[in-house]
Amino acid sequence: MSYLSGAGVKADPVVALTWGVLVISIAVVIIVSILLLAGIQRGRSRVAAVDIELQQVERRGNALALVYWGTAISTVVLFGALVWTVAVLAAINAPHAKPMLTIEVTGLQWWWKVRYLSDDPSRTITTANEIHIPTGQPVRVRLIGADVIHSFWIPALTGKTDTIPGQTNVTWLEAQRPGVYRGQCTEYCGEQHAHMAAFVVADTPDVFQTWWNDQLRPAAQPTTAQEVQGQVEVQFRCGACHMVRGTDAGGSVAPDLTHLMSRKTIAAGTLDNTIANLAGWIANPQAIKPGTRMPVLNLSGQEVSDITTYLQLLK
Ligand code: HEC
Ligand SMILES: [Cu+2]
Repeated sequence: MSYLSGAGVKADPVVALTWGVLVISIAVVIIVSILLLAGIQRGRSRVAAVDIELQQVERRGNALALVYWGTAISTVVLFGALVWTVAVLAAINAPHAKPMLTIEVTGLQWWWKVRYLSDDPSRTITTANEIHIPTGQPVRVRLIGADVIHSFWIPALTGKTDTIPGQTNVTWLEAQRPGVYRGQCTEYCGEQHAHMAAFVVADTPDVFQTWWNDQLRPAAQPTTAQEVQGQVEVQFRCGACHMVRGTDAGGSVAPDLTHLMSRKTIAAGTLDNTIANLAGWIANPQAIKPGTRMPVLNLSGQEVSDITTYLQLLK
């Protein structure tokens, strides 16, 4: 997650500014250090022979001129950085074209709920932590805070915008190239703040549309006896919090699991989405992400196995 390289029209001017200010800051540290060392060196050789207590403060004619020059140069450089910053802020304030797609991202302790809005309500979908966008066009992101203040940050695509309870903030992002861009909650939000990653997956518009259409399908139906049993257990044990569209699991306070297996990670980037990690998470989420809002459900080994087998269907 490097903020020293960008991947879109919004991030590029910010990255250039970051580098500019970084280079100026490093130059200032180097110049000041050299002057300081030189001053120490000169002072030392002059006072070496005499009694320090008898030294007079000596004001030579051109001493103040150095102060004037130093102040002038610093002012010009700082003012230049200010103008550059304001210009970048103005440039990234609004996208060059009206976004065709709006995504609603809600920050919760400690994951991101992601809703795709559409004029056609039957095309609205909900997913978690993994935000798919089409490349080459601006995407509007509406940011909502569900509990405490979080902050949405995808360094390669867009700067930080807070999600604040009771207020909707709007930002936008645009990816030039297909890729996976990692982001992170960047406002301290409690125990598992560090395990609150988000991923933006940018695909060409065709691939993105295919993904969206796939997400619209209801959950796959179980066929084997174990899968049927797993579905029954998920509806019974997990359905109050989690949604599996097309089943009796209809909760909305936890990640939508309808297409769980289409995501690369679980628990907001904490674990890769593998069978073993899923089983471990379901058996004891508190051991993996202490404090997470998913309780330990004291499932038997058989139940964990049935549920994990069923979840594998949810592609
Ligand atoms: C009391 C509510 C609650 C119950 C009951 C619950 N969960 Fe969760 N679950 C959550 C929350 C909240 C998260 C998000 C945790 C996080 O990332 O910090 C979560 C995360 C998950 C994830 C990771 C999803 C993702 O995309 O990151 C899976 C898988 C999961 N739960 C499966 C289950 C299963 C299976 C059951 C039933 C055996 C279950 N949960 C019961 C609240 C619940
Ligand atoms: Cu957070």
